[in-house]
Amino acid sequence: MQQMLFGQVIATFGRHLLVRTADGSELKARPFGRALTAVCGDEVRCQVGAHHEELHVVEVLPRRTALWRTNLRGKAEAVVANLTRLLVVFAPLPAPDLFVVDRYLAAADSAGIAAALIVNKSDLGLAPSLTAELTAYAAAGYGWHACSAESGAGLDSLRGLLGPGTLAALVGQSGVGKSSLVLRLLPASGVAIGALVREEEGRHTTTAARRFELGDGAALIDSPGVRDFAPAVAALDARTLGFTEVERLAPGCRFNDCSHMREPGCAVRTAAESGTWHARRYESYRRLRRLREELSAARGPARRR
Ligand SMILES: Nc1nc2c(ncn2[C@@H]2O[C@H](COP(=O)(O)OP(=O)(O)O)[C@@H](O)[C@H]2O)c(=O)[nH]1
Ligand SMILES: [Mg+2]
Ligand SMILES: [Zn+2]
Repeated sequence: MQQMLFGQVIATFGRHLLVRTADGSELKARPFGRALTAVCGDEVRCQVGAHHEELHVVEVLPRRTALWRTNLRGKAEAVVANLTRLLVVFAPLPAPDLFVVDRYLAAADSAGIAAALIVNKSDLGLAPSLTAELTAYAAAGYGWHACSAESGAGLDSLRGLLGPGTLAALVGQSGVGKSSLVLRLLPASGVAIGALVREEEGRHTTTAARRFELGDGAALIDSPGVRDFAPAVAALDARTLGFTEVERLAPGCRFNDCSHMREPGCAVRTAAESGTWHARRYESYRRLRRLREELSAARGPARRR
């Protein structure tokens, strides 16, 4: 009989996985069969390969949560699993794209994952325009934490988000300092700053994600920088698209099934137009609704062969 092992996926390099088993050993693994996908944070059941080369992941245990994106082929794809917290990182430099930030928040909210905003590189100073945006986020219920991986400022506030049992992931654009923050929190982690690459069978493979243990059952996942993030259509809350403000304002709309785009008597649009709700966040909602329609149309029956 083949030996069965349970473990956690602690790193992914494409379909190459690193699994940590109960006894603490870290073993190379690969999903067994094309249909199976495992991501960082997953708990998996494995079989030891016949020649003791790589483990075969034969089952991904039910996920408590998952962050889903739409990949370049228009398909839904899990990014990380079993998160209890999503840390959306941005910085004064590179110039933040808050629409990307909002799409992460929407995906987290739809998945039941608590999100927080991490403003790194506070040593560079926060422009008043950025502070104004942060005030709007706070009003919407999203806490933000300014810190600096460089100076160490604000790190305690970040640690406060990583209490016992937390599984958190750092996500955001390339160059905002996600890996630098991991290195600050865990100097011994040896995490790579800058391009995360690893030599795999003679090729450079971009690391998708890497999990680091913080003690007390808490762990932090570092993820590669992205240029953009599109949530998976099916994973978005159909009513609110994951916008807490819409959840709060929608009961005031005339129509029950209001999409908050152009219906008369829309309390959401009115709030944005009158300045009660931050106009940029509303614009972000509108963009996400249009993106969702485009993505749904692209995977609809018309395009299927
Ligand atoms: N000034 C400043 N630079 C930082 C800070 N954190 C990271 N950096 C720099 O930003 C660049 C990108 O950092 P990295 O951690 O690789 O970003 P990642 O792509 O989000 O993982 C590196 O040159 C870091 O030295 C910070 O708090 N302040
Ligand atoms: Mg990095
Ligand atoms: Zn409405």
